[in-house]
Amino acid sequence: MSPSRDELLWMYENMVTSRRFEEAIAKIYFEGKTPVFNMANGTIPGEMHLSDGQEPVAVGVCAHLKEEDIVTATHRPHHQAIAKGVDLKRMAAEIFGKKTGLSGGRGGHMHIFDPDVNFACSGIIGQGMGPAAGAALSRVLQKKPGVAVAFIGEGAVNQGAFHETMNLAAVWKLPFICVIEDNAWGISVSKRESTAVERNDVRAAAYGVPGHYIEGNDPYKIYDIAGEAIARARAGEGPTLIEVETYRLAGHFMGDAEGYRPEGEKDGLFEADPIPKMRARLIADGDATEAALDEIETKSQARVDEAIAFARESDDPAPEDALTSVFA
Ligand SMILES: Cc1ncc(C[n+]2csc(CCOP(=O)(O)OP(=O)(O)O)c2C)c(N)n1
Repeated sequence: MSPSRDELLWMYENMVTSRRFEEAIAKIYFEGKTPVFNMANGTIPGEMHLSDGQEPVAVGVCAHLKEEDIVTATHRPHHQAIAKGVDLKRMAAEIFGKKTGLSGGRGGHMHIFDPDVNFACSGIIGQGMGPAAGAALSRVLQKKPGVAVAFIGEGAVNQGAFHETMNLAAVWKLPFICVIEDNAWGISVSKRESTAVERNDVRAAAYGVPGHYIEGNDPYKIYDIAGEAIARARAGEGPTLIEVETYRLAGHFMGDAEGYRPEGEKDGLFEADPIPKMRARLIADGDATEAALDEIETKSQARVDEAIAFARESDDPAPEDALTSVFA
């Protein structure tokens, strides 16, 4: 399955928007956190996990999704949230802890929740598996269309939630896809140290579902395999397990000294940056001109600037609001 020209440009635009958004966040993040680093202080309170480098996974999968489809993501959710169509202004405001945020500023960057486009995420590793399969089950029971995709990191596959959900989703033939983003590291623990199999797609055999491993952080290949899996799910043929080789260009979180990386690892990573690679391929294949891609980049930057300005200018929640929307 190959992406159309329009889909390719959509994928490129969403990759660029995600990258520009995270560049803006990275610039602002340390404001108010110096000279003594206190994670709770500053313009953007809390921890920050950037997804730069991993954008192909989000766009290659989400290019096939409709608004009614469901996505659950992780503590590293910006690229998927953007590709699923989450409101960028309200997402920025949520990250800044503002009243206008998607959850009134209560959740922050690890708890982006936008029911309008069926997107949720969680800072608990593996947590998105059950809710995504549950949402898929609800669509089946209500005879409504829709597939659910749970994005998780390779560090999450040793969680019980992963196995239990894959098993039930397979037994019940749910319209469910698990996409593992293999960025090689779970904080400072390498994949090799946490998992005895080299590739997690082999685990699909344990659940009786198809499994795929996609090499090279390649948005074209991801689009192809994800399209097959999503079409299968829509046709009532059940779940698929996909693992994608991807790269985390930054640290685990902002402030990570990255002492665990072997020397030179990052040099190679930056050469493999998927955004300039896709730009070059779009031009080489005749799918876009330099001018058209420049225009997309200008448009993405403007969207990001507008979202960041909205977040900065929004009010903080009133202290007494902390007692609303909670169980009392
Ligand atoms: C249940 C649970 N255990 C531990 C943690 C602490 N923790 C936060 S991120 C992380 C590593 C996750 O690695 P991976 O799933 O590969 O995702 P990545 O950070 O590479 O995107 C851990 C262990 C957590 N948030 N939840």
